[in-house]
Amino acid sequence: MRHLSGKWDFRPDPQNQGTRKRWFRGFTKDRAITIPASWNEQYKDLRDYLGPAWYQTRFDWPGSHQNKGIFIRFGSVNYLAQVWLNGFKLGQHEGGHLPFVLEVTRLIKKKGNLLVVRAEGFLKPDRVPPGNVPPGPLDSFNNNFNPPASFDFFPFCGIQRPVILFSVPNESIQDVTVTTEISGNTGLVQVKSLATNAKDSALRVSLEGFGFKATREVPIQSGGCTAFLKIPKAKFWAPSSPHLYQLKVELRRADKTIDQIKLLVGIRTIKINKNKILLNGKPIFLKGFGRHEDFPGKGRNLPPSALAKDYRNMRWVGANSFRTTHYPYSDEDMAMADRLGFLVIDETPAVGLFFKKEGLARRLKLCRQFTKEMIDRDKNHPSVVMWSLANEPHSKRAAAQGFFKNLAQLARSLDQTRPVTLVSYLGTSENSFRFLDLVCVNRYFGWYTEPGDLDKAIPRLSRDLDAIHRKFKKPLLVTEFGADAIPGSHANPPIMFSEEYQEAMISRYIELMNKKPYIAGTHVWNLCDFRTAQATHRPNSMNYKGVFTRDRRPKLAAHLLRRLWKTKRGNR
Ligand code: GCB
Repeated sequence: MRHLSGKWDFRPDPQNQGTRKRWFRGFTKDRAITIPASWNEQYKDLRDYLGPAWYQTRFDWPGSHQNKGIFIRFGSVNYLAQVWLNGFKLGQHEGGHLPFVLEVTRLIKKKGNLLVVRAEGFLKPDRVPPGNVPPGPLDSFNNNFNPPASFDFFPFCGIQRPVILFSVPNESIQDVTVTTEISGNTGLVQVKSLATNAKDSALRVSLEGFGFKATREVPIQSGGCTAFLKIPKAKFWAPSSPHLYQLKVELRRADKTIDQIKLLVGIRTIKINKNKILLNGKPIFLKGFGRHEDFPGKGRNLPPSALAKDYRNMRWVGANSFRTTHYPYSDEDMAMADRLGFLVIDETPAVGLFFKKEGLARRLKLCRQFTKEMIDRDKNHPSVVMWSLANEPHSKRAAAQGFFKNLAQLARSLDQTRPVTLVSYLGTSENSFRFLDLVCVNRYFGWYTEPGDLDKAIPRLSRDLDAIHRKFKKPLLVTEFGADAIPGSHANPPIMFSEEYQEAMISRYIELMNKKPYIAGTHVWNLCDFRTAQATHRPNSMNYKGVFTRDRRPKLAAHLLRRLWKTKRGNR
């Protein structure tokens, strides 16, 4: 395996001439750029530039080609990527925030390879997430952002996650799906595997950890097989004890290992029972945040030190969960959640969907693609406890229900072990909650309505949550609530945009929600302040609803959460 991150050549292409001029065969660089990171925070003149832009890098691949396939993996390119190696087109991928893999076996040379990427992130109504949405009578948006995103985070562009080269044997393990069950104190682990071209071979599956070790060998039939392992007195995975076992899956023939995959496995179950979420058969209350991959100078990328700091901060306040608002996060983030014991609501990039006929079939096709890519990538993470199909769709049109039925069916066909939901601002009129497993709503009474008046806002919140629960009778998560606080802005009595108002609002929300037994979790919006597009309601092009600043320093509200969530009362 080889990382291609670092400095690449870069050239913006505002006249869109690169394809005609065959820049894919190599171009004269305009400047250097760092990968992985968005281009918008690296150069002043690129701040609002959405593409197209060209990247190139040269590399050697001294490794052997014999009986191997060689591939290149992009962790994420936002939004549309076209890729060439040595002048030949490898393929393209639509959608930021999810990985794609391209085969390079026939084209790669031992020395002097030229890899070229063209990326663009135009905002268009038939993309996901949509942008540049014309205002319409039923679909409330646009928020009048510049650039014209129909969502509230900056539409950062470019190669935003690592690029890696790797090889696999021609006969190889293609896919591993691990599911776990619990019976008393015994853990049951099922490992399903697919392998290509593997004749007369077997899969050897070994699980090891906490003094336990077992191996099963099963013959491969018609490309796949399943192995079962029983772990007596198993150590279960949970936020307070994120125990991970080491799993090794080997493709074996004639006493030789041809290919192998290693994974960390958490034995745990996640189920819904009436108003509760059950982890390993016991009710668990989700306390945590919505977040963003957002960091100064990097854009939509968290350097390892910032990612580690986010986890330390979440731990410090006593959080046990987060939602990947509003797109799947990096592989590194998911691995950290497994290791440190965070429960993750994994969300697709479908934010701000609308259901006018025009472009709808294309948006559905993309949502299906992203749902599948997300589940394929994240299905083996014990931290991932549910799938969120969308954030704040404008679902009043009837077409929305068919759309989400279709996506829910897809998610359930790919994974029968996790609940499926979506996150709504509508509440009682989000009819898709009838067929989803739990109800997730975002609430901003006291901010966008009843501004500055918590005495009016809190009773309204109370009535609203009760009505939603009466209608759907499912566990309810309040997946967003919060207020902007400009760091260092203080007021007594509290007023909007002061740290005191943010603290008061969060405190009164939590106090109320703790009294409602049907609430299964509360996520504050947001862990950190984050960049968004310019708008009259976004001073400094920032959303200041973080309880930590963009450079990860605590505001008053972070101290409040620490007091609430670390005590018994807050720990329900
Ligand atoms: C929401 C959105 C989130 C916004 C937030 C806000 O409901 O889901 O993306 O950033 O409100 O601060 O307005």
